[in-house]
Amino acid sequence: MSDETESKGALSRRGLLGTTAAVGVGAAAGGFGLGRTAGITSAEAQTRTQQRQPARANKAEVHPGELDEYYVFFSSGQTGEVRILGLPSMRELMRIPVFNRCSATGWGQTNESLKVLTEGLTPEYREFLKDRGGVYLNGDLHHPHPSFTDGTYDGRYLYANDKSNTRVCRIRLDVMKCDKIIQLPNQSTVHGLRVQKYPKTGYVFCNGEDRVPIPNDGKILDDPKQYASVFSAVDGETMKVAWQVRVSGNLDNVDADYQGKYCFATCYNSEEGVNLAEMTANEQDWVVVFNIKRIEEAVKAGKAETVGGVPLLDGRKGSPYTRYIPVPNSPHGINTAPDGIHVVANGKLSPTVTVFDVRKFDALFDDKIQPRDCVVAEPELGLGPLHTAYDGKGNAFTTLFLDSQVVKWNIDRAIRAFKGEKVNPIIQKLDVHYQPGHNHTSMGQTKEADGKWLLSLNKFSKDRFLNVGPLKPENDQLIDISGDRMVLMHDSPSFAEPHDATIVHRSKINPVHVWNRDDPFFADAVKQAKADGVDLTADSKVVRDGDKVRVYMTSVAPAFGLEQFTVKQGDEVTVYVTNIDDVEDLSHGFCIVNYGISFEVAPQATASVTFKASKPGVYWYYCTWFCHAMHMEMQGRMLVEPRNA
Ligand code: CUK
Ligand code: CUA
Repeated sequence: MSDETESKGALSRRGLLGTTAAVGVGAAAGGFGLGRTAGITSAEAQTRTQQRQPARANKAEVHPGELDEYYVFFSSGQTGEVRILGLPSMRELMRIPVFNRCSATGWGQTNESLKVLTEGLTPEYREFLKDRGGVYLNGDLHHPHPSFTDGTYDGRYLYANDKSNTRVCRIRLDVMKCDKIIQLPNQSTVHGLRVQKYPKTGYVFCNGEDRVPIPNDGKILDDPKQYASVFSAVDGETMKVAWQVRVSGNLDNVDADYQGKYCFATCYNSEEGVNLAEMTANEQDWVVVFNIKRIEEAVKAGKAETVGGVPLLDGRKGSPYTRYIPVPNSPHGINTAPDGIHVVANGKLSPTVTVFDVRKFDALFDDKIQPRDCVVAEPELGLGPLHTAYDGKGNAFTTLFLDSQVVKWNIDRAIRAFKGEKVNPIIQKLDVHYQPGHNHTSMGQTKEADGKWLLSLNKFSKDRFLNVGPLKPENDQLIDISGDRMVLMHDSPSFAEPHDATIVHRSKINPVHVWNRDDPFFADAVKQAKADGVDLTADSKVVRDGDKVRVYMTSVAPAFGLEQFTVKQGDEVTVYVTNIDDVEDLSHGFCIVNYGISFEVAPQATASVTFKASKPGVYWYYCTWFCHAMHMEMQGRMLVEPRNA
């Protein structure tokens, strides 16, 4: 394909979305003196040159048998799970089911997962779910963020939100399983989620996005004046809501400082409208700054109301707990720089980002300065700025949704320009394909940002991959940022819909290779076995307890501890399978044919499922994980005797 056809193709594709890359680049071109040539924007021309450099392309290659340098924890949006990728290879390594159901692992079916999925529901929604099987079947997981100690990742946990059913989850990074899910009361959706960086996590900050009546029990309906949205701080250790603060407007994204004093959220709909026209009527919205110490003191002093079982403070405009800093209409992402000083709020509907200096927040709360005095820069970057990432060398990378670009700019230069100096903060614009949302740098959300890699999570892939029909994958692009210029290295398709990701150096994560028999994840099964006099690692037997039947069996390749077991129609059957293989990677599975039962049992784990044996007959069970040359033979029979026989 000649350059010309390629460029025409590129331009017409961009034209399809009615984007304005040319405008954005044109404006910036003066800064680095390239401008447009032969219908190709400077950034496009540059991208193409770089794509032809095979020497650089090798940098992202991880050869067979080699390991990646980073873990990437990807959200999966409406798929509801967390995915682990290796970077720079962009190979998908694992999926962690969370808010979804998983046919392979039995998440949503095993007793161990059902406990996690149900124990943290609010009472009202537990009641609501009673006639729907007791659990939500969907989730919308946007923001996965690992726990911190002293400004960097500590490898303990990963937290994420469920926008669709107002939940927050915690994943244990030692076993890569979700161990807690809670639903937040008084709140409609959790959107933005980030964690306390210092001294440690600490709090998990959760933005309530929509405004609803509190309580939302039908007494108030079409009276939006009485709606409210709330901000929640969840204790990341106990996974309980520590406090909530009612705010003015709708909260979008959130981040925290490196001092442990403040967290801050973008806030749109200062109009408090209920439709698009009303929500975007004002020229300005806000960044809300929360004063953690003041909030904690007020809660301690009993100044909070208890609503929905949690302390709720009124933090609307004028309260001592919050400050509202005006920023241009409908800001979206908010990102703290690794310097611990600067925070960038991304304009979305404005071509600007707003830079705050967190050192000014003390004076702001003491009313010594005005809210806008905290703003130290407001560079115009291009159309649709959504999220910003950092290289730890003073540069920032902002996604431009409408322009389909990532713009690299310098924070210090933006500050100088804001003071009136004639300096262009924009260093480079790079085309991405297409419509980027979040972007991420390696370790970029910690004080250890290393400036090596940038991921751009693009919402549209269009023609970048083989056509798979009307529903297309997204395109997550890997960009080398180690040099002065960004270089596109790799396209990686992904299914719906990574909003966000976190790139963690592998030295921070240290998962176990096989389960520990004392693991709390299956402690209930161990306890029940003990009460039944069963040694899970040695015994296979059936214990009858009225019309409850507990079936214990070991699994060791290639055999289950029981070749058959018999129950009666109508019995409530619990099958506990313990994998007594301790060979790394030797997982078994347990599936009962035509009974809709299937789950995974990794080495040294116990997993269990409870079901009603409502249909009599012969039901084979088999191992689903290919574990041995005789794996196909790893099976047995469940005999269900008819009730009246
Ligand atoms: S949001 Cu999706 S692109 Cu939920 Cu962080 Cu910005
Ligand atoms: Cu055990 Cu296949």
